[in-house]
Amino acid sequence: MENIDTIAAVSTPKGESAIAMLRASGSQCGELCDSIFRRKRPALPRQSYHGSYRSIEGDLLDDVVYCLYREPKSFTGEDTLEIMCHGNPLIAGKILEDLLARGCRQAEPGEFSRRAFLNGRMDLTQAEAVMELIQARSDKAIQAANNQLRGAFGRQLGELKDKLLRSIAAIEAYIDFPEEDLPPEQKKAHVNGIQELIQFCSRLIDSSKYAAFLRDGVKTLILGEPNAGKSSLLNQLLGFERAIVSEEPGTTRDFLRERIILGSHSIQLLDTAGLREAKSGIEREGIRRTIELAEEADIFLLVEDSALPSPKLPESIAQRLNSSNCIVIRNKVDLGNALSAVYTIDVYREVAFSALTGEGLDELKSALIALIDSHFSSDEDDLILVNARHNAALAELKDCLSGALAKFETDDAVELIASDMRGALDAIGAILGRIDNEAMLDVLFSSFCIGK
Ligand SMILES: Nc1nc2c(ncn2[C@@H]2O[C@H](COP(=O)(O)OP(=O)(O)O)[C@@H](O)[C@H]2O)c(=O)[nH]1
Ligand SMILES: [Mg+2]
Repeated sequence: MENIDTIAAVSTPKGESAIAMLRASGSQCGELCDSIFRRKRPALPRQSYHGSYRSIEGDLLDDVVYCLYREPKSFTGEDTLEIMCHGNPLIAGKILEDLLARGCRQAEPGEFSRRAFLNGRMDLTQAEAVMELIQARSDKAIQAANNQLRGAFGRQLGELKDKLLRSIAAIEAYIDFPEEDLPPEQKKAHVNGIQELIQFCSRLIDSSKYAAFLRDGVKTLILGEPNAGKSSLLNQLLGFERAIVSEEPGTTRDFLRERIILGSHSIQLLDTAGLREAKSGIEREGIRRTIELAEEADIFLLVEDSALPSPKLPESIAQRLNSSNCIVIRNKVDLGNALSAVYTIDVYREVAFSALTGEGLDELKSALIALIDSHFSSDEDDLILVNARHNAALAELKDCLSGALAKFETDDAVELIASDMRGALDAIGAILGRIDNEAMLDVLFSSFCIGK
């Protein structure tokens, strides 16, 4: 193993816990392991040992369990030493200090993952998946991050790259023979191939919407007239009293944001100001905000007092509601004077409800889960987390492919077509990670935590 500086960090969060974990990676690890634990025989890789951690001065710091990994069979692909000590930040801090005194360097944020990437242990989409997995807040998000970590995205892109390479090779064979045209059946096959790749790209770009669902939670806006029971509904869904419920209309003037987990989804619930002709300036501001929020919301829960006629909604909101994003909640059925509703909009479902007694809550939850499920692709293994970086590269990829397609159609020179397709290849390379782009790697890995 060549001489790689050895980095070290505490990999668990600061604070009291049963166990804390430190990690070191680099060429010094084997030697560190032998000298810290005063081993007579070298530690076997991937075996855990119980030992006394003695500092370089010979002080006993803690009773620990440690494990040595030998390159390339480790997370980073380098020799790695993991040390599990008691979960006292003071102890973990002393051990880290000692590792630094023995010649290790404090790891930068994300440096372990960066080394894993540079050593070919994972592509960039997998390195990003590590972070996604740490931050995932619902079953669905964990599943998507896991798919990506196992290389699902890389594999899809790899297939795309292979197809492109084959096409480019076939086309470039004609560059040296300018007098010959591409045979029509070959041209047709290339055009079909590129069209398929463009569709694939579009699907991925579209799926960035689901990625936002998974990361930030599905934005669900609670709408309705003042006093319809919006804040009571929020409290019911949360299972505790978060919003002030009042007989006095117009109590919720700003909006409240809370997160819940329903089924395998993470949901952002937004309770808004009631929609009506506002009397005060503050209330008008609240309504203006509601209209603004409606532009970005994914799902709408329209709450109505079932004893009152359906309200007239502001045009900009009414336009956003449809059968794939809106559930109507006919509230206050406990009062027993429900009118039959008349709608001008198509909605996904209507649920009879009482925010007072909780009647209809289970039905509402199931309807909400089913509605959100219907927004996801049915093929669960397809779930990946397209992020802004991927999106930019996918847009570039699509542009290059569309350029090649247009040139095929106008029978441009094959050199020009091949050059567009090489651009497409570069865009794929950018997603999986080109090692030469230091600046991009700096930005990407610096968002990771220390010790990861
Ligand atoms: N009887 C009955 N009263 C309700 C129900 N939901 C809400 N209320 C009452 O209606 C009033 C307005 O409720 P609130 O949640 O503040 O409505 P918001 O203005 O839409 O947020 C309060 O007095 C609630 O107690 C319900 O299902 N049944
Ligand atoms: Mg309210």
